Amino acid sequence: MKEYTTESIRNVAIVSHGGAGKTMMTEAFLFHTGATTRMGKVEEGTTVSDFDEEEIRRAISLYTSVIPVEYKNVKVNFLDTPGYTDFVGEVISALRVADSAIVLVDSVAGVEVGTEVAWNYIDEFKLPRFVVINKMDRENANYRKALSSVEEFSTTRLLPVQLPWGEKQSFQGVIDLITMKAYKGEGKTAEEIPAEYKDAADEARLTLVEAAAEGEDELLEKYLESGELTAEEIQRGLCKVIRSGSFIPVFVSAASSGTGIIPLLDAIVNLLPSPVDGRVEVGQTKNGQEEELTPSDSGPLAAYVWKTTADPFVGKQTMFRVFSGTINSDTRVWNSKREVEERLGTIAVPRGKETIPVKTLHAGDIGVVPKLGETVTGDTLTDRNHPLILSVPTYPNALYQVAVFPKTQADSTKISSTLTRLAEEDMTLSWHNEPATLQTILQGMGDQHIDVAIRRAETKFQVGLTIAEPKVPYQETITKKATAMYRHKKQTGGAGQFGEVHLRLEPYPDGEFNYTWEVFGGAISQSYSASIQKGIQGVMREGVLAGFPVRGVHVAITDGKEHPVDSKPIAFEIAGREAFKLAFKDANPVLYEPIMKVQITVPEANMGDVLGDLNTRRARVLGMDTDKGRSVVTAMVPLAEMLRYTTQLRSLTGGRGIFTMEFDSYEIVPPHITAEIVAARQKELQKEE
Ligand SMILES: Nc1nc2c(ncn2[C@@H]2O[C@H](COP(=O)(O)OP(=O)(O)OP(=O)(O)O)[C@@H](O)[C@H]2O)c(=O)[nH]1
Ligand SMILES: [Mg+2]
Repeated sequence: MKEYTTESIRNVAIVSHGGAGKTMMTEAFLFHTGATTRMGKVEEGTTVSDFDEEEIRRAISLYTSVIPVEYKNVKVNFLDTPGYTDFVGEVISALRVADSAIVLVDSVAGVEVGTEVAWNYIDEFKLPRFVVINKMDRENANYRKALSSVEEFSTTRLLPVQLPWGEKQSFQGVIDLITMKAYKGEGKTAEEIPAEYKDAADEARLTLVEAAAEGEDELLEKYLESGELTAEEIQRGLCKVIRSGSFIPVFVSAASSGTGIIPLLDAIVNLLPSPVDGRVEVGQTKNGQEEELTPSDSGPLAAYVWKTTADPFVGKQTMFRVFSGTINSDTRVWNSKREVEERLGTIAVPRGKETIPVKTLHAGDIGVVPKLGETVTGDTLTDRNHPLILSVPTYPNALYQVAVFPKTQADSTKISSTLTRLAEEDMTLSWHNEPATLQTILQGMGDQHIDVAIRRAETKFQVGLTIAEPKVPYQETITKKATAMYRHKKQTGGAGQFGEVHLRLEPYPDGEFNYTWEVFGGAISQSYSASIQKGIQGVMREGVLAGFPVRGVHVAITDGKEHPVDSKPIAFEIAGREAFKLAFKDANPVLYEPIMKVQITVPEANMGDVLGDLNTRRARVLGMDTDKGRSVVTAMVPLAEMLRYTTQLRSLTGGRGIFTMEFDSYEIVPPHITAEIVAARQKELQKEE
């Protein structure tokens, strides 16, 4: 592959609701620019972009792939993202390193929930964007309707730059309003606009020229005077209004047949920003100062690691984007986050699963390097003498948890290292050991996300895992003061044991545990204090009521008895433990449960059902809002009721609802539910015996 310098590069993320045709579009770009000799098919697993075996099995994209397309001496790095919302983390990572985005909209379905999600992220990253109404050849394709669905949703004005030449089966090309030519099929050659489209094209062009004129005062003046702008001037004006976010241009295509692909590529090259006019990147120096980076080869090296894959066969692959400076094969760089030097082998340009070795990557480009020891996603590679840290985007909180169990003894030894490696690859996947339930918890964005991770563990790391619904990490605590005493006495034959402990429990709502020694007159020696405390903390870990850890208790040791011969630490440990249990049961014990703050966004029409359903989940609704046909509900809901909500919301709304959730606080579990939990625990204990 040729070497491309900054102004000849475009980094374009393609985003959409699942299945709008992103992967086929990259396939069409490759084919019609001669990079490949045939069009692959998603269903047959033969596309360049969906190469992962799990992607092939499911016939959807799961990961972002880089698809560089060379056209007119420009290299467009397309980032083909997955549309299924479980994999939104990949979209965020792609947008982090893109200078612009293309939003694909299905000509039949119009704007869908995945379109909205991606759209909002593009807003967050402040990227200029194109809208492409794809699948114009579909049986029920409706350009007008699809376009109005975007108009309804967008707060930015939309601007058709093309008109569809036909619709449904008769969709045969595009009518370009800049050149005022028609382009049949993939559109390599221009022809006159067919007579029946002439009027519509003239009218639409007027709007286009007016919009372009807004881009520059000079253009506006000329337009007001002469009523016309040249194609070159229109393009110049459009660049401005698109990049400033005043307008979003709209295109049409049928990716699977390649219709409209070349005119679209022309527009990408001509209208979307190169890294030179792309995002302004700011690095942080070691002492926290901000340094604005110019995307040029002569700047200090700053490359952001946006993706890593840890395939045991291929080895670790680190994908990065150079924001400033250059990166060369066989050199050393400084990882400023981990503060380690990394030795680079051969750097390469990724194209699907292929890696094409290059000597140098210039500012703005995207590359990959194998076998870095320490570097993970979110790190910055810089120059040791000029270390900079680039910002990591915020990824959504986990929405779905499972408890993970090893299938065999051998699997159990590899479980932590495997989960760690999986989580390293994926910013929306994480795991931890939950002390309250002693379970290993894997969490992510939804059941499919987890399913992919489990399969990956099996196929890539040869670790068999099974999953189950996790236990809720309840906590036990008390709500009133109580006292108790316990005498531990074993004085039959041999050495005896004796210890007696009196204690008082009080609620200690602001902390975990507090312990005081209030024994007067030396009834028991303070040297036993540590043993008593050990006994108490042992029960606190195991729980008294239902097997969950105890927190928020103040324990005062008030009195006791000791025996000159038989008293020993173990006796006081037991007495302390038992006295604590007795007092705890007497202190109105309750369970605390995690409460999540949840924000649910659904079409207005589903609002009633969603609220009704929330009612059955012990939810406390905090607020409701309606905006552009979408309703947003904010509520506090116990985690116990949210464990499978991704699936439930999907079925309630036909896949059109989304939600976010974060931990808020612990609250007391209502008595009737506590009773159920305690009963279940009793049963479990009986089974164990
Ligand atoms: N009729 C028609 N079908 C299309 C077109 N583009 C894509 N398809 C089909 O739509 C399905 C989904 O296409 P993909 O390219 O996988 O869509 P995607 O947006 O990459 O999907 P995800 O990766 O799952 O988000 C496939 O069966 C494609 O063949 C099109 O322009 N017209
Ligand atoms: Mg895809």
